[in-house]
Amino acid sequence: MEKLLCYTLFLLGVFYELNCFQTYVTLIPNGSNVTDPCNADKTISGVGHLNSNGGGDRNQFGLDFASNDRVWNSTLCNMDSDNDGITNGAELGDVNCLWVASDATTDQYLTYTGITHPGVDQNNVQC
Ligand SMILES: [Ca+2]
Repeated sequence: MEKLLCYTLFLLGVFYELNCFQTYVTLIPNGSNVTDPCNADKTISGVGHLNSNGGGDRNQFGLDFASNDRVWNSTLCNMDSDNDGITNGAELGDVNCLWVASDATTDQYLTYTGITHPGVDQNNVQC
């Protein structure tokens, strides 16, 4: 019985984690279009985490996102979380910080090419 309870809680925990990641990627511009800095053919699901698949410790972008109440706004947009000289907004295609997660009409302000990881310094990638 105890094993069944542990297994069920584990599955619920995995579901909760996955559900959170899917929600968070919709809260940042191009959240589902960020590629793995080590493999440009692979998009990642854990933009805010050290593990590109999500879960575990957060990278600096994830920490900044959390400390900004998980809201994309000009504050988070103008930060340079990975300290590579490129703002989070420029890395995620919201150069002028006009995108609003809850307003699809602001998608017109996004660019969809040249998206880079806001939590990984592109000049010092460790693959
Ligand atoms: Ca940056």
